[in-house]
Amino acid sequence: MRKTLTTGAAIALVSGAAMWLAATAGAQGGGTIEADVKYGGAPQVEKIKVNKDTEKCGTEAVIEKVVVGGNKGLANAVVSVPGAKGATAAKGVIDQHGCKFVPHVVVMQPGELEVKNSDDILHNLHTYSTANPSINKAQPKFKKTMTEKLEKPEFVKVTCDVHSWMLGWVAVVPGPAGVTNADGVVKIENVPAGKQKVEVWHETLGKMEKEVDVKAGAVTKVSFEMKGK
Ligand SMILES: [Cu+2]
Repeated sequence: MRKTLTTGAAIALVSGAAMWLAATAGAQGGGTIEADVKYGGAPQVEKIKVNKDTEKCGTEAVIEKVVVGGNKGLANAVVSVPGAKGATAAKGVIDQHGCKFVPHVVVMQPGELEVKNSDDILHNLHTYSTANPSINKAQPKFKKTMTEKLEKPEFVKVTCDVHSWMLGWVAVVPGPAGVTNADGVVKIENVPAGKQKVEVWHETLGKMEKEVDVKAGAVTKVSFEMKGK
């Protein structure tokens, strides 16, 4: 009886390990890149008094140009693997909420951007770009969603002509990508195995790149330290 139980437990352990390996390897047999982006300088945050649509916007706008978290982690940095093929076509979604673009930085594959207005007031989406046509379009309060096209890779600045302090970014990137969290960390899954160029972009601090060797079914760590411009 005791022996049977032990054997059963061993089988359960082995099959559990096999399932874990299969889940880690991912559907395409790619690997994961865990990027850690740091910045040694001071955070840059501006506060502006607001006197328009204060019911929805509040009375103060916080413009976060450089957000530094614990352990020098840099938030809102886009990490991408531009040369990797086979990224799933993720649609970009940005909301205008509290007279802010949420999230502050959106990552998408070339294609469609869904623009939401959950504020119940008029906004006017205005983009600054060179590779893609500029967008300058009113979004009245009844228009909850607009769909726009950004088909070329580019980091597109987004503003609102009604609320001058509103600022966001849309990163249109051709490969797998993500945005760093408050600790400056992002995980990018399903990256094809082999040598890959990893790029970091930050709206204020610019760009950096490194080459990494991605192994199938494993996590490859890479660290960046951004310098001020
Ligand atoms: Cu607005």
